[in-house]
Amino acid sequence: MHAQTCLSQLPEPKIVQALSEQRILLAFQPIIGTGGRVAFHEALLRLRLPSGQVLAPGQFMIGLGDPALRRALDRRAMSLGIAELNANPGLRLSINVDPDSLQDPAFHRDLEMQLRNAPETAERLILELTERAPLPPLPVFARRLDRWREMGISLALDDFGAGCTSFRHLRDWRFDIVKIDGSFSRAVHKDPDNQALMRALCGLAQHFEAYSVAEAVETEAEARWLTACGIDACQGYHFARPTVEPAWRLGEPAFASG
Ligand code: G
Ligand code: MN
Repeated sequence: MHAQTCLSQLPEPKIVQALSEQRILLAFQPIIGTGGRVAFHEALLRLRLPSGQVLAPGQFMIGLGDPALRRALDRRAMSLGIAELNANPGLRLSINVDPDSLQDPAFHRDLEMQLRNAPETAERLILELTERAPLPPLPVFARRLDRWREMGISLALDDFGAGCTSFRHLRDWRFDIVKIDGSFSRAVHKDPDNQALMRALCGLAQHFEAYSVAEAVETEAEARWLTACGIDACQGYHFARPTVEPAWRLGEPAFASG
């Protein structure tokens, strides 16, 4: 984290160039159910420099001022994710959607267009909406939400408990998946404060019948405590780091780890 924030941001023309030269790509990280099986993968944005070095969003997205460029990156991530789903019928994939993209007509147009003749792909697509920024008011967004459900798309609430948390979101948006912010996983096996918060957040997800995921699980001790707490799945370095070379591209059966 520290190393990322120390790096200077990439100038915007270099990002535009990366988009036009197809050097925007996805990394993939599995979400592992408590039985050990892969529940789904999260797609994470990456930028490859002409030198071959691969940058994470912290190295090119933070401080990126141009909203049109942010939106273009979001749309590219979505298109790449849908292409990956089309190419791999066993894959379930979540894609991060910036709250700003929810207001972007081009995002919705692209999503509709790319899924128009692929209803089976839509059923394996999960859209992650972060609570780090305010979600749009539900009355404004309700029709879109109904449309997504009609198409078979699942919805995940990302970073739950951090940022602009509103318990109303859980009740009103009917998320299929709730991803509990990684800060609550930290040393949860020995931190009584995180234990109380994790129990409460996990309990809320269960009450609303959402599939609960603990983010940023880095040790076996944390994973064990979370499983005993009743979490449905974990994501984090303890299980796997994000990779731009996922096993399914190498012809390995990557969708169930036993
Ligand atoms: O906000 P969101 O949940 O989409 O963030 C996912 C980010 O968390 C990615 O950038 C990913 O690389 C990072 N991440 C994944 N696993 C871990 C982990 O175990 N620890 C930490 N600190 N970050 C992680
Ligand atoms: Mn996410």
